[in-house]
Amino acid sequence: MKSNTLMKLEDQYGAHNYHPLPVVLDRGEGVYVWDCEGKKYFDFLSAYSAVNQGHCHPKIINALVEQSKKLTLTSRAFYNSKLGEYEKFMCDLFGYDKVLPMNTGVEGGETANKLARKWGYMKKGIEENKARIIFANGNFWGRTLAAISSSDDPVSYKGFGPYMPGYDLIPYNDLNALENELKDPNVAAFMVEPIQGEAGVVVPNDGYLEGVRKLCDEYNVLFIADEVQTGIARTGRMLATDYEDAKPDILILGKALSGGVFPVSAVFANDEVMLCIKPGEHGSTFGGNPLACAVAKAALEVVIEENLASNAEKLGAYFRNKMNEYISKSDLVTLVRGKGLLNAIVINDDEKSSTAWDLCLKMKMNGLLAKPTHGNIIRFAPPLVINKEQLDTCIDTIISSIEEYS
Ligand code: IF1
Repeated sequence: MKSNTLMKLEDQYGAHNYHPLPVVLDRGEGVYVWDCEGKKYFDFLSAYSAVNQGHCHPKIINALVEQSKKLTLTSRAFYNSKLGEYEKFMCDLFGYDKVLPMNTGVEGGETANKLARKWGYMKKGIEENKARIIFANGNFWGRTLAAISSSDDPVSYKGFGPYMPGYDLIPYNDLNALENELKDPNVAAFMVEPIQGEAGVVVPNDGYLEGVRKLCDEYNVLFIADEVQTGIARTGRMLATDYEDAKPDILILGKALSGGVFPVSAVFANDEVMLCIKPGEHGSTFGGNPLACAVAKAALEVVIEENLASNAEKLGAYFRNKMNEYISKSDLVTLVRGKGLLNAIVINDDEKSSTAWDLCLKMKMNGLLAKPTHGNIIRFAPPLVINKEQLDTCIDTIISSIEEYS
């Protein structure tokens, strides 16, 4: 079927909870995707950083195919032959006593919140139903009722109340504000993204995460890092928190944990926290399924074997340098920011204007796919398997598209 027909079908029969760029993708390989008419594009969204390893990575797909012929799902009512080995691999790799497997990123966040509350009551001695969790303004961790309850973006929360109690917001990148809140003995946790993705790739000051770690230690509060988007090499380290002395008490991973094959998430903690949840108190039908274990292990091996973290660090710095050189002469783009290969440009226009959207349409015509966020910010997050030659081509495409638009 032609792209136009397929877009009409989605529009007619699918809920209108998205407003996609008008391109219908049919095939992907590495950094490339192809539409139904066979036009080839560089993918600069990477499914919101879920395909860090590139589309349809052969090693990951092989793990998927082989395991799917053997056993896909048993539920957690029984043991399965993949889970234990996977959990050991994960705990060794990320340095925690235990891991709790879930499916989507937002379920990882929910799990972390439940763990923190339980720990607050069992270990910190918070009075029942009084536990608070602090978040930063601009946070995004998904679409469940709990996740939107911590959101300060009306597009996310408006019309969906009543909201989850026990959540409070402070400014991002503000250690004084954090310390003020942590003084309250009812605070169980501070949950934060090392770089805020949805907020428009907002990078905090150097030392912020280390400061968070120190304050949480000082006030006996759990530091929850939402690395669903920043993790798995995206920002130039396996974890964005690896840049500083800032190991979280609870770590949440998702997205690229499966290389974008299907939803796999994971929550890590040491025994002191993780063992607060007892049999029957939390879980999911699909969490820890053998197919997910096989796929996620392969996906992480690819990240390590192909040195994707250092590639992201090197090429990310190169990208920002090149873009900064150009921007100094541009009226349309005011700023490039990011870390590793999680970057964004800010368009010199207000959030209501269609400039960023129109520029994305122009880039699409020129063979590069990216999507605006908050109206005037465009995120650039290619698969981490991109090489310098490909990135040079992409930088040319981005700059010439801006030029054509200006
Ligand atoms: C949508 C953005 C990305 C996340 C962090 C948890 C989750 C996400 C830091 C939940 C999800 C998504 C979901 C997608 C858009 C999106 C996004 F545009 F909002 F900013 F990635 F960049 N923590 N992020 O970024 O993970 O449950 O979706 O697996 O449309 O909701 P999930």
